[in-house]
Parts: sequence; structure tokens; C-alpha cells
Amino acid sequence: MPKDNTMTASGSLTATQLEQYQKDGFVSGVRVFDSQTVSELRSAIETLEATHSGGADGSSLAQYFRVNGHIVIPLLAKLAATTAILDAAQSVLGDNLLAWSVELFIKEPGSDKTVSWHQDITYWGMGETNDEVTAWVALSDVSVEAGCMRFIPGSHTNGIVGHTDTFSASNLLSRGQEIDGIDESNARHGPLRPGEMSLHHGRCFHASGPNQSTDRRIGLAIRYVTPEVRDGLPGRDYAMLVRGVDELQGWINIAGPQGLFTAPDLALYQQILRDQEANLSEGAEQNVALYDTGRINT
Ligand SMILES: O=C(O)CCC(=O)C(=O)O
Repeated sequence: MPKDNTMTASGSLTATQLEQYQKDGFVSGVRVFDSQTVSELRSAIETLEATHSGGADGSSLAQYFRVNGHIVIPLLAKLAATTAILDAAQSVLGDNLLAWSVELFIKEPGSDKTVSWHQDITYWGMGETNDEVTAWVALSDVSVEAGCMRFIPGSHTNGIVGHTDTFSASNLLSRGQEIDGIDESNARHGPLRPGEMSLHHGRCFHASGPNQSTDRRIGLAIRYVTPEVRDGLPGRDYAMLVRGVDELQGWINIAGPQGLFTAPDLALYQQILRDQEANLSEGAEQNVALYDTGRINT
């Protein structure tokens, strides 16, 4: 790892990291948790898997892990407010940050699940904004062998490009949405040690391969936006203010869970799901949720 590819004391990106993010549309290897903390976090996630194997309120745990878990699982909401992650996101987006989505991307050892080349914001109803970034935190060793992400440097300078919905069974994206004709010769892997994260732009082309390692590959993706994102867009969406202020109130600001799977939080979860699916489905060939939650852990 290059010498300046480390956290500054405040957690902000270094000038080199920020420059790389702006030029390439992603930056990798940013340390946010020490090894002790990351192993405690992994164990908290795995404890939840053991204690809630039947899910909650009629939905599987995979559903909550994959879609908006921060609404009903306090640990995920707390992670979205981690100081070091926010410092880095602030370097990219400025002082006012909302967490729009928190998701776990888990590939079991030997899993053939992949993620096809895509841009994140294609179906998110946010237009082509630059005011969004994904912090993707490794909670296990996310090596090339384990199926780390790959990125096409500079691809975020494209607008939103066409995606084909393949509905491929081995794809972790529910539509198997895929950008055709990617030239992979420039693709760069973004392997992460446990406790490191990458940041990527919502228009940066990215993908990931199968997990050919003997350990689980666990990634936490937190999508941050600014108050400005909804400016001029129809309707409102939900997000949790995690730093600064939201004077524009274009988002419906949510407070975060009252406890683990409480009744009011579960009701809000269902409400958000209904409202977001209406948005996300726009432009799809079939009316489906963004992610297939039924087969993510196989
Ligand atoms: O975990 C992966 O392999 C893909 C994650 C991804 O596409 C994302 O976070 O935007």
C-alpha cells in the first residue's frame, strides 16, 4: 500500500486519495476499523444470523441485510454514523451527509455469485447526481480470490449508460442488470483487508467475481447523499441525517431504529419499501425490487 494511502488523523481522505477518487471514480484501501473492532463487528453480524435465522415480521434476515437494514437493525444504523467513514465521505461530498441505504453483500465460501458490470444510480431515481458516494467496508478479507470489486477507472465521467436486465440466477443484482460491451482491459481490482473500505461514485462501472476463498466475503455498503440530491426531483425519499444539517428537507429525514426489529420500525420499513420500489421500478423491463434477497447467501 502506498504510504499516503492511510487515514489522516481525522479520517478525512488524503489529498492523493481525493484526487484519485475524482479522477478514477473510486478509491480503495482506506482503513476505517482496526482488526479488533472489525472482528467484533463481524461477530455481531454473525450473532444476528444465529439468533434471527427465521428473520422477522415474515421477512428473511437476508432481506433486512440487503435492503435498508439501518431502519430496523441498530448496529447497521450505528455503522452508517461511524466517524472515520463519515470523515472520508465528507471529503467527497461536503459537510452535510445523509445515509440513504445500508446493505450487506455476503458471498459464502465457494459461492458462484457475482455482480455484473453496472452503475449504481441507474434505477435509484436520483438522476445523474455527483452528490452520492458508496462507502464499501470489508468485514472479512475481501481479496481478489474472495471476489472483491473491480472498477473501470474514469467511467464515472459517463452519464448513465444503457443496462440490459439479464435476470441471471448467479447475479446478486435482482435484475442481473448489465452494461454491454465493457472493455475489461482497464479494469482494476479493489481488494480490501478486513477493516478497510473503498469509496465509489454512483456512475463508476463496477462488478465482482465469485468467492473462491474458504472464508465468507462480507461487505457493508453505505450509500451517502447530500441534502441537494433531491433538489428538483419529483417526490421525496427517505434518508437518515448522519452529519451536519439538512435545511432543504427534500428528503424525509428518519431517526434510525428504536431497537432491534421494533413494531414501529418494521412498519416504517414496509412503508419505505413500498415507496422506494415504486421509484426503483421505473425503466425496468419487469417490476422487481432492486436486489434479489432470496438467494444472496448461497
Ligand atoms: O459487493 C459487491 O460485489 C458489489 C457491491 C456493489 O455493487 C455496490 O456496493 O454498489
